Amino acid sequence: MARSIQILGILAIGLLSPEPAPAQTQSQRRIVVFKSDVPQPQRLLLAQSFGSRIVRELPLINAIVIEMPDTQANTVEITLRMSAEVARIDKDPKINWLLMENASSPDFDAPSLEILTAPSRDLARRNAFYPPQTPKPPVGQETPWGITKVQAPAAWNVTQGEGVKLAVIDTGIDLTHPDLAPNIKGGWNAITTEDDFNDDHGHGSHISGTIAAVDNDQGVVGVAPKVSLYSVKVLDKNGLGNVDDILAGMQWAVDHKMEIVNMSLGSNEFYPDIADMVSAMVQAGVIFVAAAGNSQGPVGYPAAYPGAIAITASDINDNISLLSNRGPEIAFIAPGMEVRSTSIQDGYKIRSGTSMAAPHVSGLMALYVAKHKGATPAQARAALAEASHKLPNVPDIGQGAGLPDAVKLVNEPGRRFVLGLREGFLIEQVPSKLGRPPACIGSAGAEPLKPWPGHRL
Ligand SMILES: [Ca+2]
Repeated sequence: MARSIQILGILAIGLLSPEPAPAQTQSQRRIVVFKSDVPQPQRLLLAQSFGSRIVRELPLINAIVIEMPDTQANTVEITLRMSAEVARIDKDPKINWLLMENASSPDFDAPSLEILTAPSRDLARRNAFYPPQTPKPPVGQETPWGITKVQAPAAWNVTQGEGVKLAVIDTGIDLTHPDLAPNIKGGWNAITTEDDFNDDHGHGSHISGTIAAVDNDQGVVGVAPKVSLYSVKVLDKNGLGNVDDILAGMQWAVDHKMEIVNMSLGSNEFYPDIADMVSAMVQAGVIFVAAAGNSQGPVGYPAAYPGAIAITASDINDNISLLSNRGPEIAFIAPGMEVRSTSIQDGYKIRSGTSMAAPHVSGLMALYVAKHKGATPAQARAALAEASHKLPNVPDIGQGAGLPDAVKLVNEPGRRFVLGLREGFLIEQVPSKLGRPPACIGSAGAEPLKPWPGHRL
């Protein structure tokens, strides 16, 4: 009993005494969540009481973000909390959302294609990326291993993601990158709304390239090289962002009718407002793909929130990254180790982690949605699961439905995929054999397929 009283005493003191203000902070933000039946004018009136400034509205979660001087923050919070119209008031910390990425999976400067083909320079380092027994990357455009692994190029005769609106919520995008710019259809800076959404970190540009790098004669190519790409900058050059920046970016995606959202960022902290926003976004029909994180622990947030499609990272040998977070929330595994993609200043970089795996899945979702307009998130996820296969060396909590295959995903009933010519015959795959080695041959046109020796149709 004595101990209970002591604890109660501490709690009471905690409620009454002002919190230590963060050093060098002049103002604080709070996320005020209203009860859903409170009309907007009343919300605005309450939010502005006591001299608070309204930063932004987040109608999808019935919230308004307010800012006030340090000295008033606790008084305002306590007063608003007593209001019958207010459901909750949450802190709005500024944190590093790429910590799970940066702490455990350092990225490397990828040599340019020219350096890769030069015999003398940095040979040891080059061999670390491209072992000597593997062919040198071609001069011109390289198809990164992950793009090939998910069979994206084999699906491009059906779709390249045309007409699908996909948003990357991250550090922005290199607006002038020749391998990205043609696909950038819009975006927004949630941190400083009057500024552009140029990437001053590199992470967002890398994610964007895996999804949508242009199929041309340079650099790399993405999973869905004709998707309409939108970039929402919610993290600064150090990977920092307020919770309300993240929330605003997600609200923007819904307001602007994004069909797919990729979030390769996260934290181990549970934020109820982000959980609610994920739920609202998925309810609005957005397919939401998120990286599981790389802290060798349970699945991070937002990937672990209900409605998110959580992704782990595999390497070129179909093993899971040792650092990948795992858990029952995992939906798919996708290539994430030593992934070459676009970076800032028109460059290219190799990065590793679940951040790099999630955009493979987002790109695949774009291929699917291009062929199935209006598909719900649940339908898209089910279709991707149907088109996936389990990796034999990975436990279920590390791969969910497994590694998706683009050819299976865009398959239409009865469609035959032409794989190439062999000994004068067209080699085709029937749908039931997709994803396996060529199983049959046939002549062009309406001739029925004939079995390849040793195989059945
Ligand atoms: Ca390219």
